[in-house]
Amino acid sequence: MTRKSVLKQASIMAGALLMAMTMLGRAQAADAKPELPPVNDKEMEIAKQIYFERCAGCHGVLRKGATGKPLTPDLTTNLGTDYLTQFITHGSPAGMPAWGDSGELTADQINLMARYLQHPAPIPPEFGMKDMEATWKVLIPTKDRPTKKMNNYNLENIFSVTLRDSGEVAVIDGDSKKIISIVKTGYAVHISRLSTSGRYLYVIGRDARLNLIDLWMEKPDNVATIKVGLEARSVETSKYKGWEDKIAIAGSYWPPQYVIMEGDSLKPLKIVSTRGNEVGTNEYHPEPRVAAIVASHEHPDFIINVKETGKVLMVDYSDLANLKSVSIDAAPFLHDGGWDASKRYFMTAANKSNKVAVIDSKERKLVKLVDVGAIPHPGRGANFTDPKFGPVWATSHLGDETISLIGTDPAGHAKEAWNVVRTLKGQGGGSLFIKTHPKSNNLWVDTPLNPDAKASQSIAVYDIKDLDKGFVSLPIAEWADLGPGVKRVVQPEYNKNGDEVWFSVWNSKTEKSALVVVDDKTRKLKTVIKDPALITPTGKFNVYNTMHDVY
Ligand code: DHE
Repeated sequence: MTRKSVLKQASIMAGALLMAMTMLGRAQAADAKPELPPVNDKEMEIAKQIYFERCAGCHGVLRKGATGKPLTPDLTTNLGTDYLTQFITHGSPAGMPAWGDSGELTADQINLMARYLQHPAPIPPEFGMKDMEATWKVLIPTKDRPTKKMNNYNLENIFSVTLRDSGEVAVIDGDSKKIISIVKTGYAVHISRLSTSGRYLYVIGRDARLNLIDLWMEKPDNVATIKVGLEARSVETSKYKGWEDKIAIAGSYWPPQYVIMEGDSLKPLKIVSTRGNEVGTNEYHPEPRVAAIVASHEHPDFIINVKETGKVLMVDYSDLANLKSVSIDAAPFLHDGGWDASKRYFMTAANKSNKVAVIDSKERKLVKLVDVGAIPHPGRGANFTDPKFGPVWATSHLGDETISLIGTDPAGHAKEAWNVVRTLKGQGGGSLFIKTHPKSNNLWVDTPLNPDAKASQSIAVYDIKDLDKGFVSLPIAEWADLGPGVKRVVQPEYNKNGDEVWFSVWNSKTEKSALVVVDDKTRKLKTVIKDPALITPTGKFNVYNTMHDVY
């Protein structure tokens, strides 16, 4: 069920990808064995579109499997059209969505997909330097940009809010709660990150379109853009002393690679493939996608999660001509993660292995693989001091209701360090994000992918000073008072001062969505931000907290 919801939100690939794949797909369709169920050229195009919209995020472009099962022809031809039709129609308790029962795919579309999946997966083209350069546009050259801040906004309390299905971000003034601007970005836009100074906002779309927004402009807007591949999820900027605002990196799902760019222009400098061998088996994987990337505070390094191979790369960006990269064996499938409070240890979820990998960014090595609950999904996680066990970093889980608290203070709490010191019981599985703030005593845990609307539309909050008390559930979606739609409450994010928490009430594209702001001390509703422009808000990124890795 959890996977169902993830799939429902699975990325829509760019038209460019589909067009580029057409030739190859046709050739492969023509080469297909005669006994395969027929799929004509027109159907092939439709099926490819549906696959990339609904399936690729979980099953992978080459259908090798990741969050979802492998769907390669050696497996699917044995299952056959009837079985696949039933499976796609009704889903499975293991998480496959019921695409037919839910009405999201018609019977004809399902039958087509059941046939299409028995044919070899079309291999999308590579996307190299020439392709990137062809899409790279500096809209306002650095020399023509403001030399000082040209607006009166309190920049550090601005929020960049993902408007997922409109391919935009809303830049919102956290003080007045007014929308400053709606900026056009990539398709099914995913995350925002900030430059170290807080001036530049980087936004990556699922179509691998990266936008650079200058917050110093009177009205913040795009100043540069580039397409870094055909499908992507992550972007980060250099944070090491002396390198602030200088370098940016974006990771792609397809092609599996990362690109290092100039921070203020997005000029692509170096592309590195992540294809390689899986940890443990040492088998070659042709599609190891780039998941989370963080910037080291200890060295001029980017720390890169390579999902399918289960390896964490530490790439030194200070000398691109003699690139030094340390490859750390962690576990599959690496997804998201964040820093411990000291910002030395990167805590990252290996979601197929139900582990959190602890990476020492100073020593550039693995500290430990810690066993946690089922399918950890921390976002960037939450750092706080457990009254009994000292400093901890916490993750919630997609696959179960638990919250794992891992000790992070080897100097002061050696016994607790890198062990799960406490497991909290949450309001259910289907959690994606967990959050607190150094000034707060609250720990917030969302459950947007829980099948029960009561859980997916509310938030669980714990008192950090008394964790044994359990959680209180707040009806955030009800507070938003939006009317119809399958609403989900997703991703708590603090304001700069740490006295407000913002939640997205994420409704379908055609229904009303909102942002709900809660007073952190009283846990009472402060305000609801509603605006027709707020289409499918999901992630929210407060400038100060994002630039300083506060979470
Ligand atoms: Fe995300 C972070 C990948 C679906 C909202 N998401 C991430 C990161 C990755 C990722 C690799 C870490 C980026 C980093 O830190 O550099 N997400 C994926 C997927 O592959 C997946 C499962 C399926 C897909 O096809 O995209 C997926 N993600 C979703 C959603 O459906 C969510 C809930 C809504 C949306 O906007 O699409 C969603 N993902 C987010 C958010 C973050 C994120 C809000 C950043 C959290 C943070 O606090 O940093």
